[in-house]
Amino acid sequence: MTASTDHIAVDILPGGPALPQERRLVTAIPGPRSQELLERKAAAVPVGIGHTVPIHAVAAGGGVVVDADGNSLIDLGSGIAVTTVGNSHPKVVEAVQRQVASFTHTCFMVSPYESYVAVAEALNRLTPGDHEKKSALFNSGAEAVENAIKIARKHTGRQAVVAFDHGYHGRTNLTMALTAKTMPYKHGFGPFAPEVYRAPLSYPFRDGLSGAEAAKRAITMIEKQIGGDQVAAIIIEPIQGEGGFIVPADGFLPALVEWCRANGVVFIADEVQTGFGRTGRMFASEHFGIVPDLITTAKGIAAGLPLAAVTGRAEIMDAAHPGGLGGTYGGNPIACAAALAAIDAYETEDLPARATAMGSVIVDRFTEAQRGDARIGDVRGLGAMVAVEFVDPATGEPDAALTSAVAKAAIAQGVIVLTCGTFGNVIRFLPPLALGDELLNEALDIVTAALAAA
Ligand code: PLZ
Repeated sequence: MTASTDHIAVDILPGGPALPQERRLVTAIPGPRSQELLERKAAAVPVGIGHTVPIHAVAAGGGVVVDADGNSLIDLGSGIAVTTVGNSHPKVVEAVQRQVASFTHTCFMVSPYESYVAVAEALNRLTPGDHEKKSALFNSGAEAVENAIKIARKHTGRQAVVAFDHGYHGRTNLTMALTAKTMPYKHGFGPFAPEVYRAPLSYPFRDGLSGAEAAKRAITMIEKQIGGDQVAAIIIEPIQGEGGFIVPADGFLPALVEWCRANGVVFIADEVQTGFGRTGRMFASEHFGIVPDLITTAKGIAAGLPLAAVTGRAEIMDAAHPGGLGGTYGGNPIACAAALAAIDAYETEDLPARATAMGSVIVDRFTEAQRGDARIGDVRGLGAMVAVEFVDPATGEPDAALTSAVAKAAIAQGVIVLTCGTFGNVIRFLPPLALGDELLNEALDIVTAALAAA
């Protein structure tokens, strides 16, 4: 298996929830086989494609990932909020197998098929608001965002787009322009798409403003620097994801929506990371009582198969002329089959409620830890989307070194944790909702012990 000509053979094993739901370390992380594969990766894949956990996966199921050396790691990241229903959920596996044996592709723009339409119907039903809606399907979150902007521009006949501090919307040219943080996402990759403006966010832990004050600050900037009648769309994540799981102050999002309505501006909620039960509601917008004009989704929609969507008011969605939207693979039948199975699981297995329950376990643990540890500046989140922001107790400045040390130590102990934040000082928890309480607590024991030791 190590000969250089033998690279077609790939280690994969059966996964799914039947995999023992346990943390099991049989080697150091990475073990010898993962080490070997990491060397192959380094030789074959550009350094621009990084990785957080130094292993190679061979199987995953429920809430664990098994690596090439037989280590079983507890997953608190869900592949960045994707395998929310649990890795290789039986319903998803069955639906995908049935579809792949029936047909793999026709191109929806050539010969349409029912599963695409059924996914659109489900999204139109599940997203906030009881107005008439339509949905278009794409392959990635960035592609959904690109299309939402295209649709908003066509609908309004305007060009300017407003994104926010700490926002993340993708890595394509337009979505890089929308994304706030330069390293690692934008640095040296310009020029960026024009007519993108950045407004200040509501970041209660750092700005101390009420929602109304923060909204006024953003709206004043938009009116004075761009002009309300020039703006096609405002795009914002209801909870900023990559930017640090920033939950805006009450009233911030409703004030922005109200301003959009008054000015003929399309309000786009980017729910790529927050969608599909993650925050304890099907969509995070529901927590804030807002009804977006357009919603972008991806990640959790299809439990790991590449699928994304733009859903919104029918009259806005229909602004693009016939043939104006599309793409070869958008709404691929295998991804649609996975999405229908995943949506069925969200609805019939009461997963949003599970997200709420898991979230309070995590928040309680860190709120408790915060009492004796001034390095924990803030514990925040909604449902199973929880963040801990680390600071230097003396200055309140972000502590990225501590954050990275804690994450690395947890990973070495067999717990997959991710970091985020503009300042790199946030550990984020995005566990699969299939992870049991016992394993969740074991993983949190390891993270809190790593923090105590750091
Ligand atoms: N919008 C809100 O969170 C993807 C990025 C990982 P794609 N977030 C994970 C990385 O470093 O590339 C994301 C998101 C929000 C859009 C996107 C983009 O989704 O499916 O990665 O294109």
